[in-house]
Amino acid sequence: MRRLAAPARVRALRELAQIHLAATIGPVELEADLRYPGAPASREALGGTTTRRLLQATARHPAFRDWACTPEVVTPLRQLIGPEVMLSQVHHNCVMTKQPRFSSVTRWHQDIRYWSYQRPELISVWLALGHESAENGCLSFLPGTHAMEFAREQLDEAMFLREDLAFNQALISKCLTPALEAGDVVFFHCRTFHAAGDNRTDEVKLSLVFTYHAADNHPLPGTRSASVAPVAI
Ligand SMILES: O=C(O)CCC(=O)C(=O)O
Repeated sequence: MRRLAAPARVRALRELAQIHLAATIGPVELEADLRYPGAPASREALGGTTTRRLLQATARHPAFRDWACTPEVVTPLRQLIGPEVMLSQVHHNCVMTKQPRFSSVTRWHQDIRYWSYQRPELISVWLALGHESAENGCLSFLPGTHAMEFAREQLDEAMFLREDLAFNQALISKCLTPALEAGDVVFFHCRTFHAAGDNRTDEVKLSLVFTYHAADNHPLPGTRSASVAPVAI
């Protein structure tokens, strides 16, 4: 949805994210911890302290939480998942950053791979806080994959889509890489395969991401998804 967030709101959220990033206000996830392709090899390596995610966005500042609960976001979510929408505190709920020099590549994956719910029906809402394109590591999507079944063999041990298989290659050849401008929002299903490149520009890329599910789609007891109660919107 183009320009869903008003420019003044985007500016405020971006400035806030920049302040939190510059001061490394925790909790954060580091590129080095994730070890994706292109990430520094360890926390001690050059660039090893590069932040990848500013975690727990809703608890960081009311402005982040306000965006997560704003009618511009919640109205389309109700159309997609029903009248009672829950905001996860465990999944995404972060400012995703891609920094110059030390950012990594995220290979093709479904977000549901590490999430545990009664039904694999969650929606992530990605707000661009600035320009996003292939050059600075924007998201690419494989359209329709949320409704397809995948055999375990099509995925590697870490549940990334294997790029050495002809069937997967044919799917990947149909990928869409929509450039985003500040204020643009992507709503995407937790089973939609997506990937992202590294940031080859001189400017940090910042995006705000939240995940939602229906109130009657409960996290499975004992899993990480059930570790913090969601917020009813
Ligand atoms: O920005 C990226 O590298 C991709 C983020 C992503 O797909 C994820 O965290 O699930």
